[in-house]
Amino acid sequence: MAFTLPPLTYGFDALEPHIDSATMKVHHDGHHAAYVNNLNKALESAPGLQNKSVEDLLANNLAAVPDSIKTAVRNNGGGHLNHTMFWAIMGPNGGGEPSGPLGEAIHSTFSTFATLKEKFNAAAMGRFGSGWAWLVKKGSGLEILSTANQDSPILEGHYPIFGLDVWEHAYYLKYQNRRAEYVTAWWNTVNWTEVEKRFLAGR
Ligand code: MN3
Repeated sequence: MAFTLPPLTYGFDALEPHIDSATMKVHHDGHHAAYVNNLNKALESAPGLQNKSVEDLLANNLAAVPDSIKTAVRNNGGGHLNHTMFWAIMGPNGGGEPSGPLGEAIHSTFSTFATLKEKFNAAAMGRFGSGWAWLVKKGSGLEILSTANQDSPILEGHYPIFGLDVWEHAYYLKYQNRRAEYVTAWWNTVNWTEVEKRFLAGR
């Protein structure tokens, strides 16, 4: 069965003023749709893989994927998986701080939520060119990392709890070259209920 573009569960304008409606529309209907279409195209030559999950395709550095389509699946499968997460972990009335088990894990690893934000923002700002900043589950702990392009932490066996898209397509219409303003504003969109679900699922 072909992969499909998951609909946004909120309006394109729901994240205003932090992320603008025009960016959300082209990002979801344009960029994400293209990753889905190109992933499906790549898998036409490998019908045996069409029923696997994206996570299974990316696992162990694409061990199950033939060399001829490894790059296409890495980029477009990663793009599909990363954006599916991205839409889900944002929402209207977002922001604040996580509590519960995730809040405790953050305090245990980073001492304070402010320290987590500071280190995460540094990863987002330090990623040269296109990529993502992540909070991942690594072994029994939490770790911040960044990846290039559409590389998913799943490639290396790290479960992404949440991630921030720092490709220019994610912010250029509203913020132009001011990535730092976008990164700061983005925290106001985070849906911690959804992030907490991912944290518990990934344990
Ligand atoms: Mn993107």
